[in-house]
Amino acid sequence: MSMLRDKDARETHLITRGNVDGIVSAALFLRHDPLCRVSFVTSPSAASATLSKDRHSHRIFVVDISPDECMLSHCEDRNVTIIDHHPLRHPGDTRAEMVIDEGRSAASVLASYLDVEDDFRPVIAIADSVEYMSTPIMEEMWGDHGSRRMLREAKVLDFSWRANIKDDLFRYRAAMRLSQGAWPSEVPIIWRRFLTVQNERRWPRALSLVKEKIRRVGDIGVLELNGRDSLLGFGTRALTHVATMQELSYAALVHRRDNHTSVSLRGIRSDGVDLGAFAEDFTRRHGISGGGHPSSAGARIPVTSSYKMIRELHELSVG
Ligand SMILES: [Mn+2]
Repeated sequence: MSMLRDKDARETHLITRGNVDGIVSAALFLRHDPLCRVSFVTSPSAASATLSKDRHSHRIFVVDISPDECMLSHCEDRNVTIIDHHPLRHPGDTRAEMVIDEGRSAASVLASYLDVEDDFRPVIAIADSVEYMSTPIMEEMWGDHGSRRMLREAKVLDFSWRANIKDDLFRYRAAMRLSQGAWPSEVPIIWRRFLTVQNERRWPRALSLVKEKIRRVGDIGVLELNGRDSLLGFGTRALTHVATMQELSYAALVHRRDNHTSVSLRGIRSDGVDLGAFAEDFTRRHGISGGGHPSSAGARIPVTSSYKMIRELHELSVG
């Protein structure tokens, strides 16, 4: 088969997260444009770095990443669309097109934008369920396919990428297969990684590690890790699960590396402190970089600042 393509066609670039919401977003996108470039990032600052290096794409989509000032400055004079399912901290900013809808996964917002919802109802429902949101598509798919099957498929996809959280090529290949309409369990590379995580009992092991090491600071469940310590790919997910069981309001994973400490914050109550605004404000005062959504945020801070950051969050949370 000969395929003639326009050699000068510049690509579309999708920048999203490496979790289920991001992998499903990539699948929707690859269906819409199989030649698109996909970058998986973990934070607004990583997204900004990726944006700043891309001078050639004719169109860039940033999905599920809360835009901060730095990211918006890189959007200027370029064709950037930001798609998210959390409220904006910089509403009315015209440097990028903003498409925001709350109460469903980012993948679901992207699907309506691209008008591919009908082809992807099962995986959109999976993304909604992993994001802990109950949506009409989810209810419809639970009704059509049964809750057991849907929960199983969500678990297969969510476990699979955790087998090796650094493996973006896996994410891309998985998304490519999902874009062709497969269910997660029907894709051999996804199924194999799910089995690895399942057989090694990583989720229950991660939970017991958290229960052993979790420390309470007021209403915050804090877990400190050093260097190569890990929660077997389940990081904040395992910590948030245990903190929720212990009826805490926040989870803070504090991971000390060589030259900085990385902090992941999750809000459990819906009426708590805006963690994205807090992370942005704290890192503006103490370095290095941070930001995110109201109930899910992250920061890189100097190694000596982690105690201060947790204490400040505690003070804010008690008002
Ligand atoms: Mn999301």
